[in-house]
Amino acid sequence: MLRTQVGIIGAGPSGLVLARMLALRGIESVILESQSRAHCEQRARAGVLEHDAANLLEDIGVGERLRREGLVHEGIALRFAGRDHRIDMAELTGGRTITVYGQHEVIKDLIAAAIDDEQPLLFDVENVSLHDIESNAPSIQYRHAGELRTLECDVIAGCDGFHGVCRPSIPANAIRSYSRTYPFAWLGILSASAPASHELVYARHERGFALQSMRSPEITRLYIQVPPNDTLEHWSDDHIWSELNTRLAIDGEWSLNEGPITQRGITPMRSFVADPMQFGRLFLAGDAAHIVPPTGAKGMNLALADVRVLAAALGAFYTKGDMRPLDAYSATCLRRVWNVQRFSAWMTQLLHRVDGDPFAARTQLAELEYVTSSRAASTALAENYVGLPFELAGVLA
Ligand code: FAS
Ligand code: PHB
Repeated sequence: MLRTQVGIIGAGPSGLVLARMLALRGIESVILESQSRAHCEQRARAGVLEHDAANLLEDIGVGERLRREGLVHEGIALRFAGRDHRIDMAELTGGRTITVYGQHEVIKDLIAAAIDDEQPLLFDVENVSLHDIESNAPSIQYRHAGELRTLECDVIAGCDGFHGVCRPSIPANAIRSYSRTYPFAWLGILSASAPASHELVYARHERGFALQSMRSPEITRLYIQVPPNDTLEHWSDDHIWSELNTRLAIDGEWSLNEGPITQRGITPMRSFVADPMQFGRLFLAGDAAHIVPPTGAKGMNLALADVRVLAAALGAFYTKGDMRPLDAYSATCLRRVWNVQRFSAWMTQLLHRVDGDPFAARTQLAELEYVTSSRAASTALAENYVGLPFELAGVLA
């Protein structure tokens, strides 16, 4: 029988950052992760950190490599009708920026720090199940190294992603789900070639959306809109490159640097929110509670915003015995969650092709013209893209 204060399920960005923020407050936790360390450190996912998210990682002492290797960007480009339109986010938001740094790099830094600090972190756990989450003494059963074990705790943090066991542990009549599925997906690749643009390029093209991002000056990250049930078998390297070159083409000198494709995958596009994000002593954070389409680059950032609220609320609980911040956890997080859902859905409808609706296609172009020519409209995009300050969402100090 193991005992701790906070049982954390999942070693993704939310679980690892939560454990570290709790440790900095002298609160114990144990992290249970079903995958291996190697798998967690290689999983190619997000790549953009909001202004406050990058500062948060630095504040909790895992920002050294991020600051050294992360690429700070002050702007993004919206590309349509054969032309680029740069949104100078730093100028429009009083100097706030994004940092391009792979999610798996963030995970590597967090796991290394956790091991340095002897943070209890178990990989390769199986058959995780939650018990007595409505009591003040919940527990987690799991199998590790062939043995069935129990972790007793005061609180469980469900940081196990969309397909985890935590959210389904909440009785169906105690939780409401909101969702939207988009009629397309993203085919994403990593290419061992230098990014052709030093900032992100979001392209709206009549053949569909495309995005040029990056992981380093030598590695480009690229995405194209594909049909929702498409598979990789349909996409040869030549087909991928020709489609990217077509959709990212502009008048004048610009071409992609093609290189060996080192990773590829297709990601479905959906929006999802579970409300409330807590039940009894179980608190959901990150993808366990909400999913956003990646067009706004918000997935990882929203996970960090959640656990920042949860860590502060657990701090008030353990230091002052004050339950109010914990009771308000879900309501506090959902304010930011719904704004980010709104922004991510808006970016998605602004930039993706919708078949069979020529009126929508024309209003899309008109909206892009407006967003890129109106200071007010481009400021709205910029301040949401770099991330609204954590404080604005009524986050506890
Ligand atoms: P995570 O899913 O990262 O972590 C959950 C952890 O829990 C995992 O390590 C999992 O193995 C573990 N787990 C699951 N079930 C468990 C169980 N029963 N027991 C123990 N552990 C369990 N966002 C972007 O902004 N840009 C992108 O390009 C982008 N690409 C993405 C591609 C994919 C395929 C996915 C799924 C997401 C992508 N996202 C992207 C969103 C992504 O960044 C998530 O928002 C982010 O990983 C959320 O972090 P967590 O909530 O910590 O969940
Ligand atoms: C990425 O770099 O992986 C990335 C960037 C911007 C997005 C989504 C993904 O909107």
